[in-house]
Amino acid sequence: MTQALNDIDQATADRLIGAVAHDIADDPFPVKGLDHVLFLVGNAKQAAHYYSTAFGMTCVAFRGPEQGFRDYAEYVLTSGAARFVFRGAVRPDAADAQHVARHSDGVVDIALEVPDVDTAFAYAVKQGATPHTEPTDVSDEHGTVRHAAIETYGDTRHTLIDRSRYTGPFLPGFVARSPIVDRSAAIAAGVQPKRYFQAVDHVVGNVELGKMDHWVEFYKRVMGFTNMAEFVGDDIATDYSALMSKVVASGTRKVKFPLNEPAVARKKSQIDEYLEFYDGPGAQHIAIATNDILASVDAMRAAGVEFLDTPDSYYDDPELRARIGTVRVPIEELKSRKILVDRDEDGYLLQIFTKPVQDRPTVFFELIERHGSLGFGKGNFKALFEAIEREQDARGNL
Ligand code: TYF
Ligand code: FE
Repeated sequence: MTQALNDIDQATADRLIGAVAHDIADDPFPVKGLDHVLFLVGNAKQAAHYYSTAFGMTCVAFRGPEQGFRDYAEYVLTSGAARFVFRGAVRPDAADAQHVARHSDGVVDIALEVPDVDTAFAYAVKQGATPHTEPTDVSDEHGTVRHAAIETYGDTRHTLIDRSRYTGPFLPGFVARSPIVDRSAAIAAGVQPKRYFQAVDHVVGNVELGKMDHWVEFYKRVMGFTNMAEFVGDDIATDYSALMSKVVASGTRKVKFPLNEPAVARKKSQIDEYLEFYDGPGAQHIAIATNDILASVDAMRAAGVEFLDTPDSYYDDPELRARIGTVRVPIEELKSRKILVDRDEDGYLLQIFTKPVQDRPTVFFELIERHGSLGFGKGNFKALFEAIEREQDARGNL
């Protein structure tokens, strides 16, 4: 991911997302990391503006009709090692126009950087993955990128990219472009952090009832991923969350994919709500890793990003206080910002969730600051899912 590092080093990004040492020599599907997340949106120009102003991202590349790319406009934004691409259809007959009509704004591609596209693609297909794009070279004056793609849940896919022979701003055909907003004065004045996040920690998929284990097995078989310990089982499912969840991860743990399916409960599952409004399985939330969640939340709130509410009783609970112990700031600092905290045997984490970022109750973001913990905030599931249920109720979805 050297291209996207944008002057933070790989070791910093790895620490922030809890990566571990791993010998790729005997890995059947070696993965260098998450290359980018591609969003299909109704208006890429405005999405690029929102992620610049509200998420502090920097636009680094563009491709559109001016570059001879007739059907779409695509904006590439980075924040440290994290890279998002926003694609909007320029012409009414562009293929992707249908995707947006059905799903609204959403994630179409979770692209992985791999050392060898042909080997990875051949292995995945042999293991039962559905091919989407055969291995192909694309070139421009900056070099050559080799890529291929396989399908995953819903209309989502995984592009596999080898960019080791490429020095351009993103992919062949894209041109460098200057940031959409100039934040330099606000950064110099200390009003805004230089970056609101440094890397993508995990990307969560929502799949249909009874399909979670199918997709867990898919990632194990097709990509050689392994289960991480944390999961949500029947015990918590029916009481609060109305979902079941398991996590699969690449050998280094740099790429982590929790997978949720709905569970039957008193109220309509938040996962069923997603599946109804997205009209099928898809990416539910993207967790972005920050080294200062307080500053990031303050800056994002100031820019109008809405976060889920956490009641004061969460912070005043003596059991939580005892379990959490001492974290890097007084708990009042977390309470005033509604930031959640969880601790396990490896350390602790701070996290907060945005409300859905489009009109439909589908895709949202999580900010996460890890201090040793490799978990996903299991201790917060009750408080989190109660907050999500309050939002569902407010939408009249009982
Ligand atoms: O990624 C995770 O597992 C946590 C918890 O609908 C979570 O962020 C799980 C399901 C969900 C929201 C958050
Ligand atoms: Fe998460």
